[in-house]
Amino acid sequence: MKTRVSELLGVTYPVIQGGMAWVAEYHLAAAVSNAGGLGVIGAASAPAEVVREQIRETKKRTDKPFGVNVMLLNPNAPEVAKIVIEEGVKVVTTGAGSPAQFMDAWKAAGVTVIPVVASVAMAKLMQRAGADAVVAEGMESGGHIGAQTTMTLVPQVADAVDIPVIAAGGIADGRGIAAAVMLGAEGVQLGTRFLVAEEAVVHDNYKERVIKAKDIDSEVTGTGTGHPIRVLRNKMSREYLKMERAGASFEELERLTLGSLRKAVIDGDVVNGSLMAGQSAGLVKKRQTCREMIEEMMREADALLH
Ligand code: TUI
Repeated sequence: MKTRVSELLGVTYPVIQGGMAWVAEYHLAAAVSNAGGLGVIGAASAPAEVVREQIRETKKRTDKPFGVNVMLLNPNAPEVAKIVIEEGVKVVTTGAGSPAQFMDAWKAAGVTVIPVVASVAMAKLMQRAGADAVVAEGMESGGHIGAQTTMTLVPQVADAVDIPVIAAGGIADGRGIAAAVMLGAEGVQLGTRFLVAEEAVVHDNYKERVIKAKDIDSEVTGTGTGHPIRVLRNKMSREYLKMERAGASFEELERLTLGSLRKAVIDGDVVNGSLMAGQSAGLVKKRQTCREMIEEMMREADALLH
C-alpha cells in the first residue's frame, strides 16, 4: 500500500506504532521498523538522557526509519525535543497537546513532524504551523484521549487539511485499516495490538488481560480533570474513579496513573496497575511478532480494498 504517508516516512507500509508510555521502547520500535512500519519510541515521562539511550539502542537494531513520540504534558518535553535533533531522529510524533513551540526547531533540522490531534481545529492549527501530517486519534484509543470517535473525526480532519491524515483509535486489524482508508486516511497508527507483540517488553499478565479483554472491558478515568485516560477496568481504575469523585487534584491523579502504569507493564500487577488499552483490545486475540501482525493486517486490508 503506497500512500503519501509511506512516501513521507520512507517505509513499506503506512503503519505507525503508537508511542505508548513504558511499552514503546527500543525492542518494539526496532521490530516494527524492521517489519516495514514506523517504530516509535515513547519518550513519555522518561528523563531526556534515557530517551537518548533508547534512540541509540534502536539505531543498533535497525537501519530503517523510526520515530520518537514527545508527550507534551511531560516537563522534560523541551529537553527531549532537543535530543531528537541532536540524535538525528527523522520523525517525531507528539501527543497530549500542541507542539507549536518546537515546530520551527524541528523543521529547521529536517525532522518530519506528525502531531497527534483529537479535533479539526487542532489539525488545522498544526497544518499552519508546518506539520507534515497529522494523526487523527479517536476516543476508542487507549491512554490519553480526546472526545471524538475515529469514525467521525478522521473524515472531518481529512476534509479540513491538505496534509496526509493518519487514523488512530479502534484499529487493530485489516478491516480497520481498510475502513480508515475509506474515511480518507493515508495511514494508520496502532497501539493496542502492538502491546501483545512478542517483541514488546510488556509483562505476560498485562498481555493476557489484553488478549482476554471483551468489547466492554475498558473505561475512561479522568474525565473530570480534563485528562481522560482509557484503561482496562480493574481495582486501580475503580480506585482512581473514587479519588476523582472525592476531588483529588490532576497532579495527584497523574502521579497515581504514571506510577501504576509502570506497575502494570514491568511488574505485571494487573490489580493495582494501570492497564492502558484501547477499545480494540476486544479484537486482539493472539500474540505474534510485529512482522506477522503487520503482514497479516496488510494482506487483509489489501484484499478488502481491491
Ligand atoms: O498522548 C496520547 N496518549 C497518551 S499520553 C499518555 S501518558 C499520560 N499519563 C498520564 C496522564 C496523562 C498522560 C498516555 N496516553 N495520545 C495522543 C493524543 N493527543 N490524544 C489526544 C491528544 C490531544 C489532546 C488535546 C492532542 C492535542 C490536544 O490539544 C489540546 C490543546 O488545545 O492543547
